[in-house]
Amino acid sequence: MTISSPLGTQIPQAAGYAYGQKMAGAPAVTICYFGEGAASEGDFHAGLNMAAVLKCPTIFFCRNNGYAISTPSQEQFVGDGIAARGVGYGVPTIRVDGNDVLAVYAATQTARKLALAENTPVLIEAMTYRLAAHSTSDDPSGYRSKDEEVKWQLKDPLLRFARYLDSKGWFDEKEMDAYLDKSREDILAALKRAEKVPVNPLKDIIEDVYDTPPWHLKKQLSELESHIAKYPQDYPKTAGR
Ligand SMILES: Cc1ncc(C[n+]2csc(CCOP(=O)(O)OP(=O)(O)O)c2C)c(N)n1
Repeated sequence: MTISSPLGTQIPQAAGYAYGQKMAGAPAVTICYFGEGAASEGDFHAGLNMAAVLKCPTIFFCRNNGYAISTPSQEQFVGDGIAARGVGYGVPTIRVDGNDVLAVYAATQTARKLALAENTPVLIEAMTYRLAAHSTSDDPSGYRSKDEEVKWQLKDPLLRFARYLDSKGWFDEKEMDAYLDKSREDILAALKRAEKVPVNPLKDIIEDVYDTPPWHLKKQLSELESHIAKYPQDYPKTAGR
């Protein structure tokens, strides 16, 4: 599906996608992910209710990490998290420890089986914590304490899983370090490659929505083209500018 910046748009889209697949007879389940902040959008309620009424095999996976940028969940809602809303819409709901990798895997598998067997949506609420900043322009020190962060650092899902593997004798620190180094190199190389990708043609801005682009969009495009001809530095040539 397309990725878009407005919160929550993927939720009704997922319900609709699953409905389409069900009508086509495909033995498929659609999953969509969102935060507890996105669950405050009207799209969450429309999507869940539509999926429940139309019996769409959709997994709605909510990652409740306690914050919507700087807004803590206590200031977002008074009810018992997001899970209670699933129950309200008649949607089978699982609340899971989101920092337990194996529990999340098991919950998702169970949800998938149920969605497929009964043509039903399932809501999963994974309880977790956003350890890092929301984005590079966010500074969590302005709205939460270091103590709070430290408490959650101990429950970091990766560390926890590493400790679990270690307890089984399956963890090799050297192998892990080598893997992390290699991953870092691969990501940097991928980033460099991606930065060289040419940007899409300008006309893509107005195409792909209407069969024939309407006059006002054509006019805006031609204004934009004149602007770029005058100020070429305003328009990047590659994804990396
Ligand atoms: C409709 C809409 N309103 C506001 C924003 C600005 N915004 C971007 S991310 C965000 C917080 C989202 O919180 P959550 O869904 O919990 O995601 P997380 O913080 O875990 O990334 C907000 C308010 C937006 N992108 N779209």
